[in-house]
Amino acid sequence: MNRTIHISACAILLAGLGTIAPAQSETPEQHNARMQWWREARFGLFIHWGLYSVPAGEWKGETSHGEWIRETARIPLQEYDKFLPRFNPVKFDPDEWVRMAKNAGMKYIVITSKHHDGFCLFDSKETDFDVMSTPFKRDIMKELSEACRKEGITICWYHSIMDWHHPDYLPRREWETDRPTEGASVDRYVEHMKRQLEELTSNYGPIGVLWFDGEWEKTWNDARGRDLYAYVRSLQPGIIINNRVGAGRAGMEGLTTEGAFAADFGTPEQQIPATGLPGVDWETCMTMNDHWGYNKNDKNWKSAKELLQMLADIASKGGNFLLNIGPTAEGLFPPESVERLSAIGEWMTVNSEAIYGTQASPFRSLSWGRCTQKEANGKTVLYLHVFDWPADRTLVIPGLLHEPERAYLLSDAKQSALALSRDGFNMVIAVPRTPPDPINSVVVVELKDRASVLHPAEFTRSSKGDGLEIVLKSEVKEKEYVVRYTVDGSLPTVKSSEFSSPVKLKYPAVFKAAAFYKDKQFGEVTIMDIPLSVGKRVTLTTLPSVKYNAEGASSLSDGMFGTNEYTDGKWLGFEQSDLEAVVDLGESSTIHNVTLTYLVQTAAWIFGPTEIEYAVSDDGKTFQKVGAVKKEPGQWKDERGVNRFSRDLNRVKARYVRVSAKNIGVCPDDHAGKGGKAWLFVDEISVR
Ligand code: FHN
Repeated sequence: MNRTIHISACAILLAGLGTIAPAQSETPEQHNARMQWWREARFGLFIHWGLYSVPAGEWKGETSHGEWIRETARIPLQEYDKFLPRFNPVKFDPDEWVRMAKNAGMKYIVITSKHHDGFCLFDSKETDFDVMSTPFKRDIMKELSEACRKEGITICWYHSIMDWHHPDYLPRREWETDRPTEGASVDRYVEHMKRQLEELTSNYGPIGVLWFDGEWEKTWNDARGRDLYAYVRSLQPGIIINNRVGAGRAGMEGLTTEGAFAADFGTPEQQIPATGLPGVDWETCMTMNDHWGYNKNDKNWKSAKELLQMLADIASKGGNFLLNIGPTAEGLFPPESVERLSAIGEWMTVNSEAIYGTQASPFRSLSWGRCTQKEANGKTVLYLHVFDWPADRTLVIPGLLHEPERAYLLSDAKQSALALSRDGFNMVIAVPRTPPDPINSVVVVELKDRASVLHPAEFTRSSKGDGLEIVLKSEVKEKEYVVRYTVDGSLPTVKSSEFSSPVKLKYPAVFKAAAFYKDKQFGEVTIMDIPLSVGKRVTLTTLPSVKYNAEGASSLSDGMFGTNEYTDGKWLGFEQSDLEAVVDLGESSTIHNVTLTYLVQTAAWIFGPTEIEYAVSDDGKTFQKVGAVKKEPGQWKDERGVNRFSRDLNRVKARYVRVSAKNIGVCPDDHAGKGGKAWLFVDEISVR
């Protein structure tokens, strides 16, 4: 079981919320009107196409390149320009591309008008490094925009700020020592880029989105981003612009977290935020295999099932899905892409109502799938995306407070009513034995008012000096819903203290909380057993293996525990070496327990320590031993998985706690790895 630590988009979005701000002169109503088609669309096609499709990922025997091939293979400009006469996509059929996208249920297409290599797929007066200088001599953007318009698909441009070809763009590639920078002017480059953007927003009709990229180099900044945003909006006031127009989208999370950039939506890349926030606009862009540009050797394709469940997952969090295809140099979608578009289209033909125009789920999480919802005239329609169909034919909707008017299968044209019943806080729907769809079956639930859902209480916590501050993550606005908590280790009851954010606790503390609705507990009890050591500095005498070093020494005092999965990224692994760690509590404290967590997975040559010793000190130099244990190697046979060696102390006062654990050194004689290097895996040192 791998414990993945989700990047809470809530935290990122809240941090960034004030920075994905519409242009100053636009009212919220105007902003919403401008965003409406995009929010309703939910699903678009990304196309990365250009000269890099000619080498198709291969250069001098290396086959892992993509659209970055000029950089990753360090191809000099003159060499790369030789792809121009080889770019002749005679099989390009814009109507076929648009038909496949439309049939897949995609509502917009974002295509690379110019990627980082500087090559323009459109007829630009600004440069000869464009499609008109190839044997093809056709304005691809013109043909594609016209094909889109015929089919009611919105055409959008991806445009790279970074340009590896234009003489005025800086910085050069660090290996390009043959291209002088003298006389180069970024200001002049920006003027050139603006003239190209004027071409792209004047010659091809209304454009849906200007999807900027390549904004991360040191010559680009917030001020330039704001200026470019305003400039493009002046050319087409109704256009939508992503947050990469600014500088610093905070890496692949794609959501601006610093500074104050004008932008209309966030752009997580190759990932789906763990949670979304209704009303905050973001779009996940994702490849179908591992490359944006065509790579003829990349066969690592995501399945149609993965892509369809990603679509539902993203929509259930209030986001858009921009799914990428890298066409071949001949102008064809790779067959694997075509197959996936077709499979997605089959599902969308039946279920697109559960995607288009929907909002984020009212549920925090659903064990069997996802949920999207639409509100209209005070009524709510829930779309339950069931990935794991219940074998017992009872679909449980946790915490749904209001009685649905009816439920039915979206695939059932007759909308035959499904039987509804209530089990405590949960609504139960009786469903057929066979799911309508093997990947994602949609059950529709109609409510006569808004979807009011109970959430189990969830908290965020932060270290505050000698204590802890606990905040309730989200409120449930139901008058008979209350969160109650205790700090004495007892389980919360209806008589326990009512939680009101923030609750401040001093270390060590045991915090237990639960939600109650109409005086009945809803959801699990949250337990935070906060030792003195959480958040405190840990120093190691010997460093762990680079392969298993989690977040370094701080992993031993982060309050998070490794699992039985030794590769879960939470363990510190020592190959044939010992652990010696010192926890600095920051000040002399009364200590009544020390516990070390370690892992035994003998099949992976991971053994428990032969000796563990705890010692304390006030000055960090002279230590007094306060607890130890010695074990024979054979004793590990009865230990497997996560173990804890806990020692109660008679309330010694100390500032430093030293934990030593001895590696058995080599695998025992009766072990498959006899004589081989043994591993010692440790995690959390808890001091109370
Ligand atoms: O460097 C580009 C990459 O080639 C690709 O275009 C992706 C798509 O979002 N954007 C940049 C990497 O973040």
